[in-house]
Amino acid sequence: MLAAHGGEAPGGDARGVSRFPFSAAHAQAIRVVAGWMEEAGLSTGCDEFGNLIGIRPGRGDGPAIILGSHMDTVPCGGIFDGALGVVAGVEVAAALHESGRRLHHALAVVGFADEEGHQFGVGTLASRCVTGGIPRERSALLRGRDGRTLAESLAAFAPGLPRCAFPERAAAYLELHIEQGPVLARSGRRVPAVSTITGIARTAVVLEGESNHAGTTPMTDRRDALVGAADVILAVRALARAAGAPAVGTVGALSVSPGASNVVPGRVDLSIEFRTIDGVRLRNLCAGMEAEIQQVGQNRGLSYHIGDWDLRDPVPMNEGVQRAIAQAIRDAGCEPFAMPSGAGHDAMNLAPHMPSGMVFVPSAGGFSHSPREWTDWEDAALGAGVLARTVVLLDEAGR
Ligand code: HGY
Ligand code: MN
Ligand code: MN
Repeated sequence: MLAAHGGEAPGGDARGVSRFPFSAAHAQAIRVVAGWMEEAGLSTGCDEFGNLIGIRPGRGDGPAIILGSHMDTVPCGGIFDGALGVVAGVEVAAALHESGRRLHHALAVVGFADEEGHQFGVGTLASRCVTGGIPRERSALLRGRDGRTLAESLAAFAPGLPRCAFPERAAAYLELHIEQGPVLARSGRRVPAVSTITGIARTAVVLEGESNHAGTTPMTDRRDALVGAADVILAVRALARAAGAPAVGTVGALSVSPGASNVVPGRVDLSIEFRTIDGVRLRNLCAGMEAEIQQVGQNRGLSYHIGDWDLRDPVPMNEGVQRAIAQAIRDAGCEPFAMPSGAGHDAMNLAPHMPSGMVFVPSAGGFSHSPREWTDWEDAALGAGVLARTVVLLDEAGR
């Protein structure tokens, strides 16, 4: 299983998978999946951004139907996030290969190199690069946690596959993915289409006060950056709750300096992220947050810097593809329905360029980005079956 090629869990739960982009674990995972792809009748290679691509020509020389998801994980992540969509794509190709069925369209299966954004701080980086969502001159200079630029990481990355190109002409993009939350699992239903992928707004904030002696500085004389950060964290929570579900707000990363128990914190760096499926509400959350931070600065005597918001609008999935998925769900004997995605996915970047859709399967207990991530194999298989059926329906419709 792909999880065996997961890299070291950095000090976290040893059960977690930590497969970072352009790491040895990523290279090994590419070699393993490329082997499965070749057995499934796909010719394989890697594009210039480290995306693994397997392609099977169709009967015509028309555009490709692309199946995919991502190969990377968060630190100590689960075994299904990303991997399920890649492996299911290979399984669809294998089923077609074994049945001798040649589609009208070419079939491509893609394992995107970097979706989590953990290394370079940009979510869905590899699919943004390949779809032109980030100018090459900007992406090449992104610097990763290991200090190397993306260009340096790519130059050093050698999984041992020939260079190939991402399909230029695509009829559709489909991605099978776990829901990563509790909503589907709680609904008791199993295999919906995704209606819309949430919008995401992220920024980095610096709060600066004055570091001072923790024993001799009276409480009335302090400009404690961490106390201000506490106000900001609670404001993120309050704004998201006031916006109402499915809006969410998170401070996921925070660093304190100088970071000693006997020093009043002088500086705090923290991340802020809001998500909701309404683009206007997302922008209101950002504006509200800026006002809150300004108020905290005044109340606590802190200076502050708010980075530019990396704002991605919600992305609706293609109606026609959703209809094909609904028919495939019906053919699988299930009640078709659609639901929004609270997680971001590579499909966000493909959707502006080709009709795109996603199929969800439940995350048991709603866990994801965690070693507790789990999807029952029956649900995973049902999702792969719906994916395969959707491919056939789209292939027939698009002849
Ligand atoms: O952050 C996300 O939504 C995705 O899982 N990378
Ligand atoms: Mn994912
Ligand atoms: Mn993820």
